[in-house]
Amino acid sequence: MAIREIITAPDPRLKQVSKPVEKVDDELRVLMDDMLETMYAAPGIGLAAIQIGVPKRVIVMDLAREGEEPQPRYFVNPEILTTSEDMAVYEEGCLSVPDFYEDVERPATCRVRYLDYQGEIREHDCDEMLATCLQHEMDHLEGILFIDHLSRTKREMMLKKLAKQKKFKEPA
Ligand code: GNR
Ligand code: NI
Repeated sequence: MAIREIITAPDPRLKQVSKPVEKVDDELRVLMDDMLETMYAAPGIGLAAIQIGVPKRVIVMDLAREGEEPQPRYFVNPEILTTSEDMAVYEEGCLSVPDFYEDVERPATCRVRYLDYQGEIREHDCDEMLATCLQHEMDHLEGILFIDHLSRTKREMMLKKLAKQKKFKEPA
């Protein structure tokens, strides 16, 4: 397994729409293993493949709390089948938008269909943090960041600060 570099905004690669996976094979499982290791090291609770520069429809997640048994989850080609009308607000963060946290409102529950680590088709009802995190990750597959759900003023302010931080970290 390997830890890969996480891309941060404003990077045009994060705006790509990721492509469906054709086959869940050993090569894809290497990618999923690397994503999980990268996510744990960050640390984060979810990661979409595009965040390490791979435009494939793959998500990994682990919502276990500190001290609990790890609960790695893998979603390949996930599709949201239904969402609830009732909404929930969570304070979100993103490994690709470091150091910013804001409330985002999303459907409180959703049903997802996906392929698992073995390539088996599955369906799952998601609520609470799982529903929020899954929708956050699904957005990444469409090139959308949580800051795209905020006001334009707030988003532009954050992007400006992120660009400035980048210049400081990676002088040309
Ligand atoms: O680690 C993460 N925490 C988080 C908190 C609230 C809502 C969504 C998330 S996902 C984020 C990791 C990440 O950027 N995934 O794309
Ligand atoms: Ni994110």
